[in-house]
Amino acid sequence: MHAPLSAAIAARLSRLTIELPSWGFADTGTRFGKFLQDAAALTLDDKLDDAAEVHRLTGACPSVAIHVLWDMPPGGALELAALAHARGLRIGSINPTLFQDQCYKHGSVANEDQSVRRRAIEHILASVEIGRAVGSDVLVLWFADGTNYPGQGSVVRRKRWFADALREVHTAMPPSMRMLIEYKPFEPAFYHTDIADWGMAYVLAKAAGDRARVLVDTGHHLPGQNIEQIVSFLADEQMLGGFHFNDRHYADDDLTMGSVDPYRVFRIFLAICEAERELGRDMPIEFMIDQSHNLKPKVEAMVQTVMTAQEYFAKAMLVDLTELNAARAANDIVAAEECLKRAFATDVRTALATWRVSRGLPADPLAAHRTSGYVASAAAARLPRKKSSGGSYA
Ligand code: PSV
Ligand code: MN
Repeated sequence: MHAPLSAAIAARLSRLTIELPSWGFADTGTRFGKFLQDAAALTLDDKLDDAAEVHRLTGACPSVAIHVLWDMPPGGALELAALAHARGLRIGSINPTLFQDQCYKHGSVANEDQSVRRRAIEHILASVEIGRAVGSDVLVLWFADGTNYPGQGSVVRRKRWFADALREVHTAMPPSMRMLIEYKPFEPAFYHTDIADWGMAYVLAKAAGDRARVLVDTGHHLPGQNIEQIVSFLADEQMLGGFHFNDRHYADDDLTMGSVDPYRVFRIFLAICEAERELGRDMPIEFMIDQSHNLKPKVEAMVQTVMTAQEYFAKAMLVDLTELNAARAANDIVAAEECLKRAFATDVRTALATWRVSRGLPADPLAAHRTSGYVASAAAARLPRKKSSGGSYA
């Protein structure tokens, strides 16, 4: 497509903001080990620097999600907000960290031990206060709670503990805050996860209160799941809270969005476009990335992700919904499918480059990043700190 984007598509794309995960810039690995990168972030400052670089290149990422126990500076929430603001960013979703402390070995809010359940709830309530202090209206809840063996826990009792905990947290949230509840079928638990799918997240969100919604992490589905159907269904129920974008081949692989199945990204965005067409305005949902790249350079992978999101959102907006609905009404399956395939096959990259330049951004953010020298200078600044902080870095 060498014609420029239509004004409507350009305007909607300009409003498509995508939140970056602080944890996506640090070294990560698998349970078999971690391969370190010279330029990977060590500190909160490094992570925010990297996020600011992605925003500078794409103009689309003004906010950063934080994980409470990983990202809190000594000066607390106010310092956190100030560090973000100093870089032209803001703190986005607040993610309590309810899975790494030893006390959570047998779960957090679904732990058999009442004192652990209390501790978990207090941590979430503290996270709500952090959100209030930094001006964030989004609380994202992911729980690792589950069991590894049949018979290990009472599904019903645990469900009730969840409902009680979420209701208590919801009551404590400021009126502007939304609670987004994530689901995941397995990992780290291998037999049952307490919030295993969108239906369970939906029920618990309804039980929590009117500002609770479901968060769709695209990596949190069993193979073959029709994610776009879930998206349309939740959107129609006004229960879609937002996304954690990533891609996967086998499990929760945290691969780059669209790297394995770009047509799925397109179909998910089409579900959003259809919902927005009916609503007559942008969906009030959060678009967030949840990826931690073990092998790819971190900033580069994030820039690639944002460009991918823009590309497939633009393609989805090219679907002629009037024509599509006419084909559906006529039971013309081939014509309906062709509406999707035509839009998906349209190359929008030149049009996107022109649109970026019109916004004062690099035509090709990935190329701009590669020639900027950012990675080399980040490595030069961080490598000595890495060497002195951890003997294992070589
Ligand atoms: C869990 O797999 C998850 O998707 C949750 O969103 C966490 O917050 C994130 O990954 C980081 O570990
Ligand atoms: Mn997630």
